[in-house]
Amino acid sequence: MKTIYKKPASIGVYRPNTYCPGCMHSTVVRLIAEVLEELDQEKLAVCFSGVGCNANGTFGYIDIDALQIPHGRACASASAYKRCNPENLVFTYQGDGDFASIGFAESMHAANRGENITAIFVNNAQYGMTGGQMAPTTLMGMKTTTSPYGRTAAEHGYPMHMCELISNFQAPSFIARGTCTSPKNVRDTKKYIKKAFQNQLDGKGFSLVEVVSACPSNWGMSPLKCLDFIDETMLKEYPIGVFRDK
Ligand SMILES: Cc1ncc(C[n+]2csc(CCOP(=O)(O)OP(=O)(O)O)c2C)c(N)n1
Ligand code: SF4
Repeated sequence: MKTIYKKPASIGVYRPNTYCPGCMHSTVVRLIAEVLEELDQEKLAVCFSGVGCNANGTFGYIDIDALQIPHGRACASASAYKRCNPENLVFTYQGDGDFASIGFAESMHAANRGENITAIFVNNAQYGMTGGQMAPTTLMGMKTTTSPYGRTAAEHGYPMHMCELISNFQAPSFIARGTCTSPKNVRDTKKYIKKAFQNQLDGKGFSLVEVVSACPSNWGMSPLKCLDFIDETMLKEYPIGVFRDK
């Protein structure tokens, strides 16, 4: 029988996937592994994981070099590493708590400096690993453990749009937001990751790929309901597409 699709060789070498059923981290991590294989970069890639569920995928689940970085500091650490080791393909893999909250300054300054790294930012609208606290990306009205009556502008401010914010800087070379709610959206997200990595290989500077993602466990929804929630509600706040392609 002819093989038409198989999982990348780097996946699941040391341990199985430990994500909750329907968690989109697992899809994004798989896309990263597929792209690294297609670009023949598995041996040269170095991942700077955030702290959170995100790190469960990139740290030990795919067979590439990876470091787990203190919460929020992945873009700063990756910048320093890349400057010292320009031959490596260097990327961060962070949640919204990591990239947009505690690491906001590091993320913004790495982007503004145009560091030749790639940030993969998984936006599941709350802190996954620690039980679903509010994040800067939590939607208006959304209930979390720290906004039990729903996010309000008066108490918590408005949702933060990282792709749009970083699009204000001159230096970044590629900025895109995708999701994984349908085969087309998965294919587009993979294209964005590949383009971002290729830009880095071409020395074009900072790239950001945000992926609007599901956290069924903390959202209290079935995996299928999560897909509808993203398509019908989250994408209105966080539209998908390419914001910058130099
Ligand atoms: C300095 C510091 N503050 C807080 C924590 C606790 N902590 C661990 S994971 C996490 C939240 C992770 O959420 P997010 O970055 O959105 O990633 P996800 O789990 O959704 O992938 C927090 C607050 C920590 N480890 N270090
Ligand atoms: S808690 Fe949420 S983000 Fe963490 S593994 Fe489960 S579904 Fe994924």
